[in-house]
Amino acid sequence: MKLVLATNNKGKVKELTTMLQPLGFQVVNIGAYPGFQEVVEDGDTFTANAIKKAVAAAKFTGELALADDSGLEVDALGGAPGVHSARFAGEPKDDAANNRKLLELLAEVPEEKRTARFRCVIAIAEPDGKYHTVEGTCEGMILRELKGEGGFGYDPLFYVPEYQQTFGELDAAKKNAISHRGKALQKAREILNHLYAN
Ligand code: ITT
Repeated sequence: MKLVLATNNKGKVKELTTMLQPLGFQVVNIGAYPGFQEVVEDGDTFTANAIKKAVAAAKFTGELALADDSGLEVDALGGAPGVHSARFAGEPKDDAANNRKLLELLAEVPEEKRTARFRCVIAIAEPDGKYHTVEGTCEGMILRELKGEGGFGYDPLFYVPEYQQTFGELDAAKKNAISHRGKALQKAREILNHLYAN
């Protein structure tokens, strides 16, 4: 059975494909369907945006679709950038500019107040508009400088005390095992296995 990934983010595609492939679905990216209009992510919550992306992709393709809406919640910034994580520093989307902006805003914030979490909501939708959502979070701290070349987005600034490394330093399998996306996908896999396995 086909499973369409409703994301244009290459970092997400890589992680989601690695974790979904073993389930036996034929994982296809939405890019394989010309004419699909990128969804306007104007929801106030990760859940609203994830549903919007998954339902639009499932309706357009006529296949089961999976979308991920995720972001970083920094406590000292009242939960920002949150749903605005992708374009924190404005258009066009630029991971390096987002990281610079985050470092600037946190320049005066002491170590113990640099707590943050990644949050990920995954929505799985059917072509008739029916959907399921699951969520995962991962707690960490925001460093004062970038560390590591792996991953994407805010990964080089997101330090995981348990591993004493950033997401940018952890290898991909370790990140997937503890990340917000990995935890949400763990739950998504149960839904996929129970409801849609061939
Ligand atoms: P799609 O909507 O096409 O999936 P997007 O990048 O616009 O791609 P989101 O609106 O969900 O997706 O924004 C997610 C942003 O949150 C992403 O661009 C990163 O800046 C950040 N982010 C999410 N998960 C992350 C992770 O695992 N590591 C680093 N940054 C992450």
